[in-house]
Amino acid sequence: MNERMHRAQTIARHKTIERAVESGGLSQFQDLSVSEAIVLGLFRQGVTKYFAVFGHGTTDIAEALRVYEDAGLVKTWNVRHETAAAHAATALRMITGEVSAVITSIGPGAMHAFAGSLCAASNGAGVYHIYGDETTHNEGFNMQQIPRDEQGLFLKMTGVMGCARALYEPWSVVAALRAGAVAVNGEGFNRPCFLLAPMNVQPAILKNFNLLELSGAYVPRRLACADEDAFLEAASLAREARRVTIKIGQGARGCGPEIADLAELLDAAIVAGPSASGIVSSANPRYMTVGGSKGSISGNFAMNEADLVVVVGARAVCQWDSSGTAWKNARAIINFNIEPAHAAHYNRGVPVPGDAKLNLRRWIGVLKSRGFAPADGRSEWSRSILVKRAEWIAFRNARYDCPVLHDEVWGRPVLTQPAAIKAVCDFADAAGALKIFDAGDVQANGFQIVEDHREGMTLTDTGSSYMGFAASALLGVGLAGRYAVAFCGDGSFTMNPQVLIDATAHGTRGCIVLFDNRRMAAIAGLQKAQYGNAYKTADSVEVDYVAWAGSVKGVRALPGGSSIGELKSALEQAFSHNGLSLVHVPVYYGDDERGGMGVFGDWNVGSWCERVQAEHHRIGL
Ligand SMILES: Cc1ncc(C[n+]2csc(CCOP(=O)(O)OP(=O)(O)O)c2C)c(N)n1
Repeated sequence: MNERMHRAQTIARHKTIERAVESGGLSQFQDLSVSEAIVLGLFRQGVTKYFAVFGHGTTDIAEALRVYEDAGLVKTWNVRHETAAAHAATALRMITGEVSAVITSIGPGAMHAFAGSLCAASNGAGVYHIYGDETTHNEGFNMQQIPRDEQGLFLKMTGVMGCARALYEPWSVVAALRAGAVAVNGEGFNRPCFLLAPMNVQPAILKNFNLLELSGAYVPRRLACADEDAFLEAASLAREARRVTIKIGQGARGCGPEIADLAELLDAAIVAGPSASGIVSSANPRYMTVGGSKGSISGNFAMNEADLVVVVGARAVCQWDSSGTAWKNARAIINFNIEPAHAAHYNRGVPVPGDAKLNLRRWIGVLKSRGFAPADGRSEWSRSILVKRAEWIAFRNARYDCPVLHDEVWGRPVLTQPAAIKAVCDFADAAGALKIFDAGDVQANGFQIVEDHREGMTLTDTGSSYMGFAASALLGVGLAGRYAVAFCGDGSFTMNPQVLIDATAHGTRGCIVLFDNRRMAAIAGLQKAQYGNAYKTADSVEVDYVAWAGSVKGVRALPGGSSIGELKSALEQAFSHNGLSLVHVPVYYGDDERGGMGVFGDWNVGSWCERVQAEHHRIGL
């Protein structure tokens, strides 16, 4: 048996590197390659899953992984596009918390994965990206390297997105992995960590390498704000306020009970950002659903009218607060965020940096000690937000009640996106399936429609709104044993259709529902609203998606029909399939308002910029 195999099997027998060393089965000091040190270092951090497209740039790490997979310590899922690999890893992290690694060759493969890492970076999802890199001896340009006579070009590029370490010197692998542990698992907003492994360094042997020098996973400790003044100042503002709105982002996860309590004490409305659904149950009468550029009647009303705003765990991304114009009447903003830069985002603010849950609890204690008690719901504000909530529910129902419209391109009546998305949401919720939304109108209509009563029912990448995310995410979520439905537009699906093959190859169960309006409607709609014309956003090529998906052995492809009844029956068949299924739903695009969920807030893009910016500066936040 060779030495690598012996190491792998001994560790597998003892479960951990420490125990293998303590037992005497493995000497603490070993001669091993940099590639093997990467695999062992990540294993020590609990990283055992890899999403890969190998190339000549990573054959050496692949060989190390092969041996460790044989021993049962790691597993690699080879996929057909590096961006899809990045999305799968991001989704796995966002849904289960598990850190995994993406591994690619040098050059184009690495660039594909790097592009996909935007999604991890935008959603604070810590994942590893390992890329082959050019050799360090300059024997001539390497095929696929960036053709410039300069060092560290990938290091510069990846360093923009997250933590990046180039392993130019073999022993630097230890420090690189330690930096990575903190980047992917720090407190708050995590980052991707890029390990750039030059092709000639991967096989370099580290003599007498100390196995126990490899660090374990970083365990974040929660930081609370120790400054009593912040809570007292916030309490004084709450005392003067008449119309309080609490707006939450992804960083409020786990804070649902505190936010619900706080809303009672402050007699407040609660509004969610697009990716914060389920943190507060949609059944809570103070919950006004989503607010922002593509918000809701109730959510935007609560934002526009509030005289005091409490923000929890949000970065104020443009669409989240209508590019800074949603808080039209806010006298002050109390801002709970782990990152000081985000806590201090607004003018007239009281930043409360640190762990949101700890800080909310502390503030609730301060409020109670100062005589705040649950509101009786009879104030003018309470009554007005309830009226708006009812208005939004009626607006939604009017769309669900008109599920079919005649479409010009399809030349026949087809389902509307709102009605079809609602039916699929209900179906998924009843089946306990995770809903994953892709970009475009599908995503915006989706977050206006979802009614989650707990966290973890929806995954929507509104951080980067990356077309192709949902279908690719199925693979990562499927690995976690969770059945998921990917809601995709035709444009988004065709960005990353590889999952048809990858999911089948790896035994993933899940369903893609493809809402086909024969165009990139989100952009066509924006173009029309701003300039009166759509331009190059329609699709002249009719595609038989059912035949396409059905051509992959193992995929069950079904037409979704043109009525809610037909759609439900297709979903039933799709969900009962023991593998990947795809349901193709032709959907309406046109001027009929019932074909969409409406737009209720500003956005600083295109022809609107001058007006939106003027409004932003008028408000002065
Ligand atoms: C990778 C990527 N490229 C471009 C965009 C810009 N973009 C946002 S939505 C959209 C159109 C989405 O079309 P489709 O998936 O068909 O959904 P629809 O809007 O038609 O419902 C585009 C091009 C993006 N978000 N991601």
